[in-house]
Amino acid sequence: MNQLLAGKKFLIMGVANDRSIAWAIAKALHEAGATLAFSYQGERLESRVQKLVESTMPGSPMVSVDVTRDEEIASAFKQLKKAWSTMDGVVHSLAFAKAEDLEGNFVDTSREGFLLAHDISAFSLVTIAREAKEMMTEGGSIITMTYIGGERIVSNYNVMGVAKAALEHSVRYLANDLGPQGIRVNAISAGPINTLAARGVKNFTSILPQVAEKSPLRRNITQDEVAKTALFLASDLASGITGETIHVDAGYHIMG
Ligand code: N5H
Repeated sequence: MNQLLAGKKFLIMGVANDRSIAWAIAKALHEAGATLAFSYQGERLESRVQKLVESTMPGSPMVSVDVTRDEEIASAFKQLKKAWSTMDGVVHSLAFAKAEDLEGNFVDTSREGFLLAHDISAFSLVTIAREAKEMMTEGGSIITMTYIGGERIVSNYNVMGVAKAALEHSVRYLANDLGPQGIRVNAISAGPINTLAARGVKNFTSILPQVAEKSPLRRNITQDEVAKTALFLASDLASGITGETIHVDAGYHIMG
């Protein structure tokens, strides 16, 4: 690909395996000349993510971050600052809700489940933006991932839909706060993709053909299509775009 991001440095958060949206974005940014660092969640994913990164982008800084722990976020950025001093953006591609809160009725969501989903899936963007902006001295681009269940009622998405609504509106408030510093903040609303996070979800595989049939392009989307949009948002091509949610969903969101 072109060298749209030559000399730029991005932190990629949320790679779990080679099907992760975060990994597809990492590859696209890397091919466009960016230098990358990675954060992953805990020891369970460490060796898998390390293998992936070492095979394609050896030497990239890697940090373990549980986003519910302020001290882990602070220490990750401290480490990054040592390695890089400045950076140009973050790709935030992480979310979590308890499996029991992703089925049945939203009205039954527990306080703990609600708070956990919001903490990991929405508040983490706020706290990461706060840390990242200190290193983004030349401005840059922060990108997060959302889903149409944050705008409309999608069966079983439940607490995650409410968390995505908080995330998307956090994108707008963050865009306004960080705009004067030349930092753009945007979300990509992706159609359903068969990733590790999705696979654990009940009935996920039956959703894919249903969505494909109803979408204007009559198909599902791929990680690479999301990655191309992330590359655009990360680059100067999107210099006038902030506070936006771009749908990469084969047009599904326009349908009634
Ligand atoms: C309408 C749907 C299907 C129902 C809801 C899906 C929600 C998915 C999002 C979250 C992130 C999934 C999740 O937290 C699953 C966990 O309870 C269990 N899984 C794990 O712990 C795995 C191992 C790790 C890798 O996952 C995480 N999150 O750490 C939505 C779908 C059609 C589209 C979709 C799947 C949307 C989305 O937001 O991802």
